[in-house]
Amino acid sequence: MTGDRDLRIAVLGVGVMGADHVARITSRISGARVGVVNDYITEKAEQIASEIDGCRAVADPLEAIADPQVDAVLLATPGAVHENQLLACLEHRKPVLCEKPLTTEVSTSLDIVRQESQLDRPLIQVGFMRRFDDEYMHLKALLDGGELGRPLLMHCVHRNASVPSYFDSSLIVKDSLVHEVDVTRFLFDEEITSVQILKPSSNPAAPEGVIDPQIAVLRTASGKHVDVELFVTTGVAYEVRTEVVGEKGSAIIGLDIGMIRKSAPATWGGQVTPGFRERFGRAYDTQIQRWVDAVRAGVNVDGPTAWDGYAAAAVCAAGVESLHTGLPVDVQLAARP
Ligand code: ISE
Repeated sequence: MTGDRDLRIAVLGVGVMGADHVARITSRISGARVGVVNDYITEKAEQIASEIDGCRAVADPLEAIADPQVDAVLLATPGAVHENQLLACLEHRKPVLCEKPLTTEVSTSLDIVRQESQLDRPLIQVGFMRRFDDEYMHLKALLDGGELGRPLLMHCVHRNASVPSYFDSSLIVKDSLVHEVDVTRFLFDEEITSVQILKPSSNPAAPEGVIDPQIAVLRTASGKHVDVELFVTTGVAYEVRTEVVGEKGSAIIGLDIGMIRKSAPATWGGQVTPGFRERFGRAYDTQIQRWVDAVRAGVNVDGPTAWDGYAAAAVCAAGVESLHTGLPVDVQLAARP
């Protein structure tokens, strides 16, 4: 707990997402400030630090975590280094908001869950930001209120105009589908038991060897069906739609219905959100504000937990296996500590 003073956050990794978080904490979040930034490109961290009052660049991420002037950590580093950095946060008892993935392997994610469960209170929150989006929260409230009856099906669309050049077929599962995996577990409050990835003909514009689009078919413990169209090289814009079909009706979110304009010659239409930072900008703000408030209140977590990060990793591992075999693959989930 920080009492009346601002929470001093170390942001590790100031690439696109990390720099975005630094800007939001500095300008829109109350009760917190960025005290330390770190990046493997040290000049980038130094540049960002020089623009913020009272902020320092620290070259070693583990030193930044251990720093007594740091109350909490925001991890926006590449997934491959999360394991070490999360272990350091646990060792130094620093609350941490970790961008997905929790870690890159299911076994190391489970290890993190187990290590955290030895402590007297949780420290890790995972950055599945869709849970903080107004439309998803509305849909969740509708389902919990029972107005649609028991949900039976969910149809999702997840399209990106483009993705970074290092994206391969399995990253479409682990980096993109992972959001629908978390949304399914969040909306339905149950585990996913099997995953199958179908491979329609690939988009000629996708890089050589990358399977895009993909169709993921998820089945939940109670038998609900979820299908997800993943298409990350559309060249169009960002489209994330989710439709739940229940016994008494259906509900859809993500239609991008802002202003509809008519213009000559005989054109009708509006705008599609360009990318995930614009589409989920307010959700990121809400996520970070609620995390800051939870850490200042001493509860540390108000959102997806390390277990949610582990469960998502386990589902995605089954998805990657199905990508290779084409068959449905059962999800292997350890007992929850
Ligand atoms: C990216 O990492 C995200 O998290 C976006 O929300 C998602 O749409 C995109 O496919 C991912 O690569």
